[in-house]
Amino acid sequence: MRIAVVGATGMVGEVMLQVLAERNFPVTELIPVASERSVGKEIEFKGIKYKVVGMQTAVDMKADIALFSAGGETSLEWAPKFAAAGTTVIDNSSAWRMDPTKKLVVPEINASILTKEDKIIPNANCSTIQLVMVLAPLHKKYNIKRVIVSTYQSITGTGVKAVQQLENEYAGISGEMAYKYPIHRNAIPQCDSFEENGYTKEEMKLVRETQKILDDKTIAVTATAVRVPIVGGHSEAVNVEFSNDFDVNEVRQLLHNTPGVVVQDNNDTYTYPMPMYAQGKDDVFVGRIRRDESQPNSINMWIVADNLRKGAATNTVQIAEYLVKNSLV
Ligand code: A2P
Ligand code: 11C
Repeated sequence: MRIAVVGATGMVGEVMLQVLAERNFPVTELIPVASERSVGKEIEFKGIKYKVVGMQTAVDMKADIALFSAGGETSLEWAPKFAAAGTTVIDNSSAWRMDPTKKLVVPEINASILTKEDKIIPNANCSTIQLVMVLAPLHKKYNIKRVIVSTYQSITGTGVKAVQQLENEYAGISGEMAYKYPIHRNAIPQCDSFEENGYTKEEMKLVRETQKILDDKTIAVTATAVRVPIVGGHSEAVNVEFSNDFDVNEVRQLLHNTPGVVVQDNNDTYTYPMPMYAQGKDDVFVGRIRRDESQPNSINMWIVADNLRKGAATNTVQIAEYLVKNSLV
């Protein structure tokens, strides 16, 4: 496969290259792509150096698959051009996710909806992916009525600028701010910009993308998304109300049997997921599983994943793997 990585110099792009290499994705030619300012820069992949090319050059090279992570505007402008040239685009931005003509795929849940005709495939948002990985098997078994999710999101979700801001704050240097406020020693209850309804875009992604991936608009979701000075991954406190009652141990077993989900849940040994330990891993970790004693058929959980891995690069590469395995490209 000839693979273009669009945004190869960025935070997610870099992890995409790592994940492609680690999983031994059948890359016959790598085409690293970034903005004009990076053209000519060298990127190393599996010990070989490749020169970064610009967008039009990359379109003309007609790769089999382009993995995009270069922001929504770049994607809106360029994904259709790649698709018209016969390249299947898997796009990590929010640009196409809610387009009714596009499919939103988390491979463990719904890869089977993909066909050869899908030329632009959006990748869901990081905080949604880790949430639905845990919700999907539970929805099948107990039918979810409502989800209340509060997030504790890593600064890596904002990109290189935010990591730089935190490092500057540690060092006491004033520099460019990725956020409106300091993030060191802080929690900022705003991820992404605000919508008309008073929620942030990040919060509404959790609502809309969850319903789309689980293919059920009746699931009520409400979210509060908070940025915290963490690097390793996103954490989520999740309360779920089911139509049917459940047994907590059966829930643990069900999640234990779910590919891509790891249960870390033992109070006696202080075992629970934490972003420091999820960093660099492809799995979604779940723990603190306990009955919500305040109302019937409800449960509380704590879900953690590396937002740059399963939340972004890994999920994108898994979609590409599915396309290749099923001859859809
Ligand atoms: P560049 O490094 O040339 O700016 P991050 O999210 O970590 O900030 O990374 C964003 C990625 O998207 C980078 O690889 C960046 O390239 C790329 N990018 C940003 N704007 C464009 C654009 N207009 N066209 C192509 N690539 C872009
Ligand atoms: C965050 N979820 O952590 C974001 C990053 O919609 O693709 C990715 C934004 C998106 O802030």
